[in-house]
Amino acid sequence: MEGILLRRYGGFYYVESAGQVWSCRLRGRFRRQEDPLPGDRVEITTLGPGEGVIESIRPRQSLLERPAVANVDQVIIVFALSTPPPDLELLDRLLFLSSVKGIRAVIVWNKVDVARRDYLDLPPVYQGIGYPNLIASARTGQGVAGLKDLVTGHLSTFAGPSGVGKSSLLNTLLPEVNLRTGDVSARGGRGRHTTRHAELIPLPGGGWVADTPGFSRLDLPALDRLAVADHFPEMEPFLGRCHFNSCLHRAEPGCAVRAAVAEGRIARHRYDHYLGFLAEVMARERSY
Ligand SMILES: Nc1nc2c(ncn2[C@@H]2O[C@H](COP(=O)(O)OP(=O)(O)OP(=O)(O)O)[C@@H](O)[C@H]2O)c(=O)[nH]1
Ligand SMILES: [Mg+2]
Ligand SMILES: [Zn+2]
Repeated sequence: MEGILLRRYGGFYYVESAGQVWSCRLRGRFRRQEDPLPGDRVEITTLGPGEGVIESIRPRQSLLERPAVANVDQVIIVFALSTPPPDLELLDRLLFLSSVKGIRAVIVWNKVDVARRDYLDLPPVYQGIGYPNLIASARTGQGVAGLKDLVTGHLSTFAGPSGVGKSSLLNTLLPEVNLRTGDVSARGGRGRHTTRHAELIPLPGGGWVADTPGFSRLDLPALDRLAVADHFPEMEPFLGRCHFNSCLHRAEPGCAVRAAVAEGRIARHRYDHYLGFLAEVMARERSY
């Protein structure tokens, strides 16, 4: 039978197939190979009631390393409009990585019920770039119907720092699921890493959404330095208009991207993150 891996825990793999969940072991020869991830389509044989063995993994359509989920077609990037304060470098990194992987990204701004006034400027900035944005509150339920529409029929994963309310949003969406949530520390305003393992949750209207552990660091993939700007959609209208064909939009004369930054047509913080990602990609090229 074919199924989808929902979660792994303590050497067991929980696979949804034929309308039920099977707790499976891996066929012995697997152990040295790649470990199956939540989201993997797997072939299982059944042993007894609710028990089975994973025989093989189907080729993956996509793979995210952080959070580690396979076959995702949509990343729901969650940040809070209060605490923890939104780390825009991490947000831009997630948007960049999703673009490189060809996976659609949606931004959810949670905790609008306790929003800090200055953070309310952020959603329009990202909306203006063309990223779909949703303003939500797991506490009041605002935006949760929109989130449901967004995830139904897809294999989505949540991504974002600890404490932004990923599990809380899922609990509001699917009250019967009852995921564990944890408060944000009073000092430092950081989350407590309450969710420990990625877990796929089947949706009543079809599709799955993965709750995942929060993270605050993310490596960039290997990439050609000239391709970095291609993953900043707001730079697109200016690419090809620089004086030099091979312009990296740093200090070259006649750079159309830098002119756009100076005119306020590209947000300064996005450009600064572009420069940072470029430097990282170039440092990586040199280390080959
Ligand atoms: N005021 C308010 N608090 C919220 C909201 N959503 C979540 N919280 C609170 O924020 C804290 C963290 O929520 P979690 O759902 O555990 O956050 P998480 O993103 O799953 O965190 P990790 O599992 O550690 O990655 C909890 O105390 C929640 O009650 C919201 O919309 N408004
Ligand atoms: Mg959580
Ligand atoms: Zn340029």
